[in-house]
Amino acid sequence: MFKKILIANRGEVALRIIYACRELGIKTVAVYSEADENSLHVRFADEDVCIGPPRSADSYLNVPAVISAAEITGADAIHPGYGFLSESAYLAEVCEACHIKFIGPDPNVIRLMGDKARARRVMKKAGVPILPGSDGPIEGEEKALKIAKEIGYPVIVKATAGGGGRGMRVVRQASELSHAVKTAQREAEAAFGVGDVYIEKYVESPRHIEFQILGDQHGNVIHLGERECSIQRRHQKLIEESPSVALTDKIRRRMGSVVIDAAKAVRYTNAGTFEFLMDPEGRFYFMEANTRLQVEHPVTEMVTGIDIVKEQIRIAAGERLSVKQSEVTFTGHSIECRVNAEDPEMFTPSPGLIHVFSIPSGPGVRIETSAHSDCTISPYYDSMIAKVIVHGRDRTEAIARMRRTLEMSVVEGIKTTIPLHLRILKDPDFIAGKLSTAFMEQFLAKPRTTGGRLAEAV
Ligand code: MV4
Repeated sequence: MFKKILIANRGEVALRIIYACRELGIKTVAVYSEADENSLHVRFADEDVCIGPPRSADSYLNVPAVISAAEITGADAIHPGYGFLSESAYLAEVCEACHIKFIGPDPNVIRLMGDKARARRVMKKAGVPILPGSDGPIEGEEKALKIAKEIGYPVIVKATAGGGGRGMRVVRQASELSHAVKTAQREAEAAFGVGDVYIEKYVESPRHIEFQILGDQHGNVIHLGERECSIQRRHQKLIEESPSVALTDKIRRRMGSVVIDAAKAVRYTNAGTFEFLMDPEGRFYFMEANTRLQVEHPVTEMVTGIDIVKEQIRIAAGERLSVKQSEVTFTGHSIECRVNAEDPEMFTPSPGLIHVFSIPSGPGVRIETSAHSDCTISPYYDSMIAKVIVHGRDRTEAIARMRRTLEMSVVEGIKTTIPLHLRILKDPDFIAGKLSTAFMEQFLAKPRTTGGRLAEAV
């Protein structure tokens, strides 16, 4: 087992990784930017190294700085968390060259999944359902028109290097296609340095359903069920839950066996997520695979009782998975709300000093945060300041626990998205489980019944 792990991240995920290391008896090294000197991840790590100025590009994204910090402190592994360098095949390769274990998949698998058109081809070959579309990057206007005509409109043009919604265009008729391809290519080139795009049949108002998997270095792969992540705005997830009300046990078993086959086909190791679109008829299609720990991993931990971060560390150290598929059980229902330092009306960032920070605990409540009273939220990084995760015997109890937790939370000094979450948690469509990626747009267009005279009726 590792003796010392360097955590190449900040905020609540850096703390989450420290928890796992402490429980496993592994020493920790925090790295931090000048803006994070007083952060909790620095305080609770055994050692710490400043790796540069506040801007991410100069600190948390600086591979030589991260590697130097690992060399200086004698860390034998690096956990990248999520965001930042977590899906950098380059960091994983440099780690290999330096004899430092990268806690994540093999660099070649990271690179494969980073190319969405290639991932599509490989998944199709492994028997994973994909949407009709181009076999690879599209090669010219004529070919694009031919493929789109074959699959039928609407289609979606996506960047091969994309993900997270950048470089995407929905096209509803042939006359719009060539303009969409050109703008998507330009956007992709600017954002990722690779202008390749591919075409897929567009699914109207799908659900976003993703499967958590774990694979060890001995060829064992298990799945930990799904997360429903349809409630998002501008490709930022707001609320995630497990299980999804859209899956029957039969579909869950089918999708689970599909993702296990897919992971085995690419010799996937460590934690990973296979994302699917589910159409209103319940058919599912592979969208992309994320080769990192995800923000929403706690909802899976709550329903399975498996510590995904500890599993990641054990897997990277060469150990076998601690459970077999037949030993994975799913109990109750879990929901996560991401609390952002944002104006809940305008979604504009709201950094600054938090005077009072208090999110109550209670039965079935888990708080993941590095915020505390008298801490400062920096404008340099992501606006997520806390995750509230609840577990209940069923979805109704989970919703009730989330509501009472957020109702009794006090965050003073900055604006947060807590009021928005409370409104969603009272929405009839949310309560009925009528979710899709169009949920938030529809929700925000609804007349407001809270805050006014009609509020008494709610
Ligand atoms: C789609 C789609 C509909 N049809 N692909 C958005 C992010 C990127 N990962 C892929 N995305 C989508 N791909 C086809 N063929 C709809 C989306 C999409 C979406 C997906 C998941 C969660 C939220 C979304 C919001 C808008 C569009």
